[in-house]
This record gives sequence, structure tokens and C-alpha cells, in this order.
Amino acid sequence: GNPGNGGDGRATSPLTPVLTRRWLSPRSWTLRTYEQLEGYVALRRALAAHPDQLIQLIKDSGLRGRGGAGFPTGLKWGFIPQNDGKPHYLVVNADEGEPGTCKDVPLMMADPHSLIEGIVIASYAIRANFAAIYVRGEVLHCIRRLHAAVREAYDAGYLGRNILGSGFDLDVVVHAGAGAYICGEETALLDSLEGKRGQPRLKPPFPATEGLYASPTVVNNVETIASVPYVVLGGAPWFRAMGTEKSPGPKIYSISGHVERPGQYEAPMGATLRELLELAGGMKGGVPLKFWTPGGSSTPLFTREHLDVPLDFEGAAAAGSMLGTTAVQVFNETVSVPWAVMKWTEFYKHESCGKCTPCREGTYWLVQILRRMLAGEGTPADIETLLDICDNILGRSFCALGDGATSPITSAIRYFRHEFVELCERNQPARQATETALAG
Ligand code: L3W
Ligand code: SF4
Repeated sequence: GNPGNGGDGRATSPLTPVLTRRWLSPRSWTLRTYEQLEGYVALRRALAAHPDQLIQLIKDSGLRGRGGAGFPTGLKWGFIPQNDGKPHYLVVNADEGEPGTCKDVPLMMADPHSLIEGIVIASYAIRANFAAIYVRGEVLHCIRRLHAAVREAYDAGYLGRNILGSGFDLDVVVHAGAGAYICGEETALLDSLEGKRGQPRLKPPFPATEGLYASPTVVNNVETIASVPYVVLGGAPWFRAMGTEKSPGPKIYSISGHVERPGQYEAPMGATLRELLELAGGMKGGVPLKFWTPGGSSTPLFTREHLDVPLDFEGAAAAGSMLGTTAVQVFNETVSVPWAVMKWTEFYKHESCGKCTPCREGTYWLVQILRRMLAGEGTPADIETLLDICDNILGRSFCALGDGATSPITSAIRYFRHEFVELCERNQPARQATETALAG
């Protein structure tokens, strides 16, 4: 997709698809198609280089984590100690669970070999001989596809012993989770991979020093690793020519909700919602926009005031939210904000792992209060209680899940307090209240 140039110095245009360039090719997921379209060329080049050169290349490219936090990838790889006598591991976080996020599964379905090629390059760079893809258990079709692609890569000599005659060995295992959102948190993921109950560990130590089986481990998102072969092929300046100065490169934006053509749209980092809406065919039926998430429900809501916010790490943060996973969920005027917030909060309550009190108890009470409001039994004091509970969760929880659970609530009250007030004053169930408001 080409969302055009914002005209303010952002290098958002033009974008020839990078990450999605093979998605529409016939049988794009097969090794045959992949090889016909430059597949595993980057690997040959990478294996001819020194691992440290590759880490430097990724640092120079400015590639940042695509799982939500945006940590610099090259820096993370560089944390892996050298000559420490311990095994090193690469773990791909494919436990895509953030509400609205649906980019990694399509990437793995359409182009699993780009992920595998990235895995081999990254493992070589960090001197790992074992890599795991931790994929969410619900996506059976994707798990099967990954298994098939890994088998093809072994048969062709891209995995296993002495890869392409380089002397480098790598084994890759596809591990299916059991459907817990918390296992997308990197340390809970590692516990789960070790066969334990998936709950976050205390950080530090970060996985880079003590990760899988207490050994140095890089945990990277699918899209991050799948970006690596392109950086090797195109070089750092080419990569930096896309996106913004501090958030370079291409990105897959998942656009869902009230748009004409929901789906995955590749655009340079820093694209705006206005540009993305154009790609997605505009608002469905022309019904105006009311609110949206820039990167999943854990990122504070935006409204129609934010149509021109550049969606990169800096732009989203400067406007009071976060880039997150670039899961853009679009809601039109017919949607009750408190109702949407309740649905998200129910999700966090269900997925809270229970390890720490603020999140375990707080999400429970948030749901109780929101349900009461939505049932038309709330009082104006409930709004303050919601904010007070959020205040006691934010910054006091053991991991990012608790903090994320407060984002939809606090941002919704910031921009749409009147809807909560109305709900409590009218003492009518939400749907009725919404209909009355629309009729009025
Ligand atoms: C070594 C240091 N490593 C940081 C590493 C750390 C991790 C990465 C980022 O959260 C976000 C969260 C969700 N030495 C290090 C270091 N690292 N300092 O850098 O770390 P951190 O703590 O900033 O974030 P995180 O825990 O990785 C992820 C947000 O994403 N989110 C949820 C996403 C959900 C999905 C999904 O379902 N696929 O991605 C959405 O916004 O709230 O802020 O690797 O080890 N000194
Ligand atoms: Fe578990 Fe929630 Fe605490 Fe994270 S914040 S450790 S999910 S209870």
C-alpha cells in the first residue's frame, strides 16, 4: 500500500510492499515460491559475514521490536554475552493475543519462510543453535503451516547441521501454547516453554542474560524477525529511507472494525489514520468515526481529533497513547464507548494470570462496576471509583497486562466522560441509552 507523503518530512511515500511483497503470489507459503522470489538469498549473504557485523547492521538499520514495546532489536541482540560457555536461544513470540492484533498469523500463513530465514540469520548473529517459535494454540492452521515450512527448510539444508556448508547448526521447534494472553509476555512465555504455568518473571534479569533455562535468550516478535532478511538484502540506509527517523522501516497495520475493507495494510512507520483509512476504503457506509485504538486495546484510545497523528513510536506517545502492535480498531458513531470498554475489561479480567493483587482484584472490580453501569444501575460516583481502581493498578502491577487494562478506561473517561455520566444519570441499560441518543 502507499498511503502517500504526509508532506511534513516524514518519509512515508512511496512504499513498495516489503513484508507483504509475496503474500499474493500463488502458493506463497511454499519453499518453491519463496526461492523464486529471492528467498534465502539474504541467508547466504549473512552466513558469509561475521555475526558481529550482522548485529551492527541491525543496529544501523534502526529496526525496533514490532510486538508493542519498540525496543531496538540490534541493541537487544548485542546484550547476548559472548564466549560465556552457555547455550544461547532465540525465541520467536508468535503468541499474538492483543485484542485487534492480527498481523503475525497472516504473515506466517502467507510467508512462513521469511520468518524461518530471519530466524536462521538472527540465531547465527547471536550464536544460538536452538530456536523456538511459540505460537498461540488456537491457530491450528498456522501451526500446521509452520510445521510444514520448517520441514521443507530442513530438507533443503536451511536448517539442521552445517547449514549451506557454513558449519553453523540450528534446530527450530514449533511450540503451540494453550491459549493464554499472558504467555505473550516474554517471561511468562519462557516459563510456559519450560513446561511451567505461564506467569511473568521478575525483570531484571532480562531474558537477554537469563532467559530460557536461565541462558541468554533473545525474544523477538514475528514481524521483527521477518524484517531481518530484508535489512540484510537492502542494507541499513534503504531500511531507514522508510518510516521516520527514530522509527524506521515498514510496518503491517491491522485495520479492523467499521471500515469498508478491514485487513492487513503495509505502510511505512508514521502513517496516519487518515492515510490508513484511505487504504481500507474509508469508514463503512460513510458513518463517521468516533474512536479508535492505535495499537490494540492496551494502548489508550484516540478520537477523530487524532486522524493526523503519525503512527510511529514517538508520534503515538506524543499524542498520549502508544504505538503498541499497530492494531487499529475503528469504531463509528453508533458504538457506546462504555460498552466497548466493558468488553475489553472483561478480556483483561479473564486473562489476568492472578500473580499480583492489583491486577487480579482490580480487573475483577472494574468489570463489576462497568457491568453495573451498563445495566443502568450505576451512580456518578462509580466513574471516580473506576479511575481510583485504575490508579491503583497502573504502575503497581507486576507486568504490562495490568497497566494495559487501565488504558481503555482512563482514556475513554478522558475523551467521553459524558457518555459515562449519561449512562449513570439516565439509569437505562446502555443499548437503550445509545439508541435514545442516536434518535435524539
Ligand atoms: C535487556 C535491558 N533487555 C528492556 C527488553 C525486554 C523486552 C523488550 C521490551 O512489553 C509492550 C507492553 C504492552 N536489558 C532491557 C531489555 N529489554 N530493557 O526489551 O521490554 P519492555 O519491558 O519495554 O516491554 P514488553 O514487556 O516486551 C510489550 C504492549 O507491548 N502491548 C501488548 C502487546 C501484545 C502483543 C501480542 O499479543 N502480540 O504484542 C500493546 O500495546 O502493553 O507495553 O524484550 O526484555 N535493560
Ligand atoms: Fe499476572 Fe496481571 Fe500481575 Fe501481570 S499484572 S503478573 S497478568 S496478575
